Amino acid sequence: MKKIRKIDSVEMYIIRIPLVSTFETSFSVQTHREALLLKIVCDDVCGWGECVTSPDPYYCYETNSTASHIIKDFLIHILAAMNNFTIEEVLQNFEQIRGHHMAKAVVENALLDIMAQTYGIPLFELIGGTFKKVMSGISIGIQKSIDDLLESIQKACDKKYHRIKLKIKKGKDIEILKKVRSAFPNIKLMADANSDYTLEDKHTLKRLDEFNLMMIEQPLNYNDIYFHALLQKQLRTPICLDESIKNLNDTKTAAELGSCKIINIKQGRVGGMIKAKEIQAYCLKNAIKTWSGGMLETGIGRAFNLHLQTLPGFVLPGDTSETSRYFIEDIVDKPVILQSDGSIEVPKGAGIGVNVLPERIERFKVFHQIII
Ligand code: OSB
Ligand code: MG
Repeated sequence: MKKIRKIDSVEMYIIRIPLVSTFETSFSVQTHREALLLKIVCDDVCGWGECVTSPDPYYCYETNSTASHIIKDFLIHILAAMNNFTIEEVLQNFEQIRGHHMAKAVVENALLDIMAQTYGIPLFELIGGTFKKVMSGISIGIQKSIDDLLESIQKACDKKYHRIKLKIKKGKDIEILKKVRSAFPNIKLMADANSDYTLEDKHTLKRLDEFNLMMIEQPLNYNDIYFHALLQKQLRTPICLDESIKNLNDTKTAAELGSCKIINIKQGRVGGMIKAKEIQAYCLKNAIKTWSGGMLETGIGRAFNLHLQTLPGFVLPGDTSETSRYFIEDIVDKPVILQSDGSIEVPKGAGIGVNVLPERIERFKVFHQIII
């Protein structure tokens, strides 16, 4: 890959956009997407990244505030001191900081956007992907009533989403899945527990096998890899890990122990596109299926997720839905739209291939700082 001469400026924004509907999981109820954005300029080329953190530490320990701290007080210092460097060298220097993958990912993402624009190619080409239509998937939050849930599923089916994920939690699981399955016997269905269970709930978890689910995502503790292996031995339903997998080492541990058959790769959670690609390559060799998750990203983060899915090995539909599933007005053009077969086209322009709209950023911003 080419070298970057030096970075000229870095700006941070926090924007707050209302969601079209409340998004409820076992760990929180979200009404807005509050996103930390980074804009890096280098030789008049402007790259954008979106941090996948949220204001609260309920999904993981990172928040917009911790990411802001790590970016401003550490990552940008490292970056500003580098001359004629590759993005791999940046990541190498970031290793000194333990954890904080989401903060690292947003810096890496903005640099990749710059790099792809410098070459005049779309990001997927830069990371070694091949253009293809990407499969879609929708994540449906916990609903107020079963009727609301069935209606949401019907709408998703009408749109031709390739698979439907339902958020579940203790007490809002078996009975609900039973009703969903009898109303929709043939849809590709999965459930995401966001760590709400323990092995003591084994009896409930084993009943998931009745519903022909593609997988159960992150049933146990957000940090656990070992107990998931014990659980997987007792379930026919494949376990998919999300929260527990923060890097390649976690991936190898899970593969060795047999903790899961599938991994939800969120590039932001694992430290960016390059780390995601490494994890993906390892999974491909070790018979672990992968798909690309999401964190209610705006059009910036959504574009990175789309480019990622052009890599071989993303064999399952991810959590990439239409822009309108979350936002009335997004901060980029063009919005993500499902094709008539439910697939999504990856942007073909240089870099991430979407236009960041300054007027929208201005309107939704709650914080702005010029870092350098
Ligand atoms: O667990 O995958 C998750 C959203 C926020 C935090 C965690 C998760 C999710 C989703 C929605 O399931 C994914 C998306 O549509 O972006
Ligand atoms: Mg999940």
